[in-house]
Amino acid sequence: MLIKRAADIPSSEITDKKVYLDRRAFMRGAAGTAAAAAVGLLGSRTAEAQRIQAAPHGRLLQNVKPSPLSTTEAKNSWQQITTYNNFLEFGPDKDSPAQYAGMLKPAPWSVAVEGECNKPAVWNLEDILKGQTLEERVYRHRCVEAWSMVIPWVGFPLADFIRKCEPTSNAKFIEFTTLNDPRQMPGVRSTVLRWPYLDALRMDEAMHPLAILAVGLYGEVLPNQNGAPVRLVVPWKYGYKSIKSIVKIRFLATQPLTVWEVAVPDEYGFYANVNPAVDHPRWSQATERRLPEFFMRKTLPFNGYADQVASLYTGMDLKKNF
Ligand SMILES: Nc1nc2c(c(=O)[nH]1)N[C@H]1C(S)=C(S)[C@@H](COP(=O)(O)O)O[C@H]1N2
Ligand SMILES: [Mo]
Repeated sequence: MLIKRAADIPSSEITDKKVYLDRRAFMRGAAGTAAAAAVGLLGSRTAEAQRIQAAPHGRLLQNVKPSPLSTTEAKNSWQQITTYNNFLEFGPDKDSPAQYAGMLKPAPWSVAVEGECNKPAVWNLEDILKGQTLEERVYRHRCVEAWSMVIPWVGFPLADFIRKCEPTSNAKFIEFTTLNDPRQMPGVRSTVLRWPYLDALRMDEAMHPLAILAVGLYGEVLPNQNGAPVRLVVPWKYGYKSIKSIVKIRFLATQPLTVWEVAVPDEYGFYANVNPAVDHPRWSQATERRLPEFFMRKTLPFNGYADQVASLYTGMDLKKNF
């Protein structure tokens, strides 16, 4: 369940029961933090204590299970993950999102489901999360700009949500759309992209267990600059496929044009699979900088997830389908 600070909830939308539940949840989170701090003083090295110490904001998510699909590589820090972002709705620079994403109001939040499915609906995010087990997924993140990080997301399989929507046999693609509100997102006044930000996956890619919807980071509620309150994470693809702050999901019979295909079709393809053998027209993709390191390291096919996902692309020319 999502924990909100009391200050995050406008009094206009509060019912008595909700105030009570939120306050109880908040206090549980606060107690957990205090206990972890005490354990930390005793020098405990447990993963739980480290996780809670790393999450300084008291907005802990409850009952997050570790996932066997996580990498054991060293994680980037909260500070790194939340201050070096691409989120063009908040401006063009890596530090623009951290600076301006406070303008986004991530609750209440709804996601409209449309298109080729038996259960079109407008969902409240809280209802999407009801009864849904949350997992920590520590994933490598590889940006198309040749930098990478290791990020401990909290989320759940996208497939779990897709099943609830009951896509029809006509559904071959799933399209995601980001909020497009100039009052909350100063960057959408620029013409760098055709807003709203929009991206899509083939249905079999979307159903793959590695594809998740993320609602948290380091055990906490997702910071706005990372795509609050709900964003996609597809770890074998360049970061631009992992669309943030999703307000609409459509099931489609035909392949849609993504926001990056519209903007720069020869540079950013539909598939965007991490591929060291296919250079970007303006730079090599063979190596990457794992921030904040200085030296470059080799980029792995499918960002190191080839064993799990390469079979999705059997028989495809990945130089053409970049
Ligand atoms: N709506 C939206 N989603 C987006 C972007 C964006 O500009 N707008 N940038 C993408 C790019 S290029 C990357 S690398 C990742 C960055 O995610 P992070 O800031 O959580 O690391 O978000 C992706 N999702
Ligand atoms: Mo990116």
